[in-house]
Amino acid sequence: PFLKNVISHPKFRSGKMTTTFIDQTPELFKFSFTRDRGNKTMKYISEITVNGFPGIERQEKPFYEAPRMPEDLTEVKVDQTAKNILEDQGAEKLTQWVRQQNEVLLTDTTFRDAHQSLLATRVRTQDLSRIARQTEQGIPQLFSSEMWGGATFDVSYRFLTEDPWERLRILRKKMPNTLLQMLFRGSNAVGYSNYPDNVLVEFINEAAKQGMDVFRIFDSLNWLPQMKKSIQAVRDTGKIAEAAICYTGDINDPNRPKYSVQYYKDMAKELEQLGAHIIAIKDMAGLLKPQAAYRLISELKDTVDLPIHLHTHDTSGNGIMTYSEAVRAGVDIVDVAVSAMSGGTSQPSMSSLYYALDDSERVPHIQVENVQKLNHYWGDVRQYYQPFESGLNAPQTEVYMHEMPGGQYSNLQQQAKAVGLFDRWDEIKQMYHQVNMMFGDIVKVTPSSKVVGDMALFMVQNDLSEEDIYEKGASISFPESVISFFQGDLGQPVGGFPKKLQQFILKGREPYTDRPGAFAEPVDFNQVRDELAKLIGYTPNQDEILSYLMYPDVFLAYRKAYEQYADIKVLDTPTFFNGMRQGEKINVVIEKGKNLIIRLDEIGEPDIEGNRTLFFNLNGQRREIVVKDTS
Ligand code: 3PY
Ligand code: ZN
Repeated sequence: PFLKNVISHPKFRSGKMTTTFIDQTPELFKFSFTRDRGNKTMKYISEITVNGFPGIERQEKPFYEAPRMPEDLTEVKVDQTAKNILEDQGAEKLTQWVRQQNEVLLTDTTFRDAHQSLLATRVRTQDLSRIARQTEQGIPQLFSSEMWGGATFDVSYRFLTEDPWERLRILRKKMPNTLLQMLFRGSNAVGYSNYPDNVLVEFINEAAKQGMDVFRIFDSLNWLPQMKKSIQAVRDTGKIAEAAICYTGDINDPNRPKYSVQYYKDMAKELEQLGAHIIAIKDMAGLLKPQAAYRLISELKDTVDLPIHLHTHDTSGNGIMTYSEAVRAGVDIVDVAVSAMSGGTSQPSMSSLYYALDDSERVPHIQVENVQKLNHYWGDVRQYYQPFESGLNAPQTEVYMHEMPGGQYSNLQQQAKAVGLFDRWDEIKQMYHQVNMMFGDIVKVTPSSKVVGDMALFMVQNDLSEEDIYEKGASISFPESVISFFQGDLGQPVGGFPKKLQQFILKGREPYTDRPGAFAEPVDFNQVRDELAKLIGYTPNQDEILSYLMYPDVFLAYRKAYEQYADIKVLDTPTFFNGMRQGEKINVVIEKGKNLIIRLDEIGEPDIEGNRTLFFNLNGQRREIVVKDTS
């Protein structure tokens, strides 16, 4: 192809070629880009076609209809969106505006928590990006779109071979007039352990710079010292610091006095003093019952002068009723999802809430017919992700007993399966509750929920009862995450640790009582930049440095996969998860105007070493790719 490029070049043909012609004519090398890119893409497709996608059962690629795009959305005119107000008038004015609205405002979680809770966080940037513009056009009245943070950050790298920062940039571009919102785990940022303060601040600055507007900050034990830095850092960027109170227990249950209305009111007051712009009630397991919602929201509205934003999960099936009571009590914003991505362990449905409030004066100002059109798209796209469904397709009221967060349920189920305990799942749920009580009734949300889950699995696996733990505790080696929790690595739980259990677990070691981040050395970003540059072969951007600091192995594995397969986020989702059928032809748009037309002609039989040759046609040229069949 190089020679062909030279011979056909006008300069060469006109005889005006000099000795520097090759050096000065970069287009002569163009062939190698497309060809290299094509080879890498076909390599990925071949791997998946032959060996299947890691972690899901190998299946014949299903036939899907193209997702229905909402072509004829009702045009909606709004004077100004929440995003416009933030941009033009700043954070304080925006919160005032929120409080002045009579209708309840909505945050759409379809792009983050909904798929984190229903589909193991696996929804790809391409499927979000394709509907982003229409979402903004169809429902511009949204308070915000939650589309980043929580588990999406590491899952993007780990399982989707995608850069989460790029997702942020893409959605920012497609939704210029919508507030983008993320879930931020306080001192754990978007990870599972504590990071030095300067990493948290730098992460917030970078996210704000790339377009994040609303940071929902929580601590997995509701421990304020772990939230303080992040709240301040967000304020310093001029964006919205939404401080979350994790809701657990039941304020109306006299047997659970630890998490009383007073407890939540005190915390809200303290968060207000720390500079929060909005108070979120983060009901991560969906435990807030309707009457309790009315009581809690009413009392919080009387306690603080900030907007109240309520987040719940519909696991019990009572989500809409809870919202309806919260709306009656004056809640300012609630979290909902497009209905095909709602219900169960996800958020309640946006259109259901609309109709529930249809004849009330606080009905959200949205074009419900547009929401229904967006819903067709999501109904179709959800099918792509069928292998990641939890199978939980009916209300589960036992959540009031085990209190497992919506996002943890299917995860822990998978963990149980992996250690051969799937048939004892009912016991594990019961044990989860028991462990929570043994630990002193703690707030359970990432990462503290993982500690409770690990301990529950450990006890069921080793047939240990609560009595066994107290009797033989000194000789038991506990799971790593449990030791770390009792050491104080995640911070201090409400009311402190149960002392006796802590002694068994730490076996004489002294726990911390201070904030772990206070001891962490600040990171030297220049030094990390140099270290990473050596590992990846180019000078990394600040966002790459931050990813590497939080997830060193995951980030390097992602880079390696990227080198091997190039940018595979451009593949359509069925091909990404299932590869290609023999005889199938796909069109991969690698950038505007640059397409790879790939046809898979034949999958060869394995040779003596188990290698298979796949015969492709790439943009009209015959190509062969060899992969080892490990299936
Ligand atoms: C997360 O931290 O990922 C959560 O969604 C917690 O609810
Ligand atoms: Zn949630």
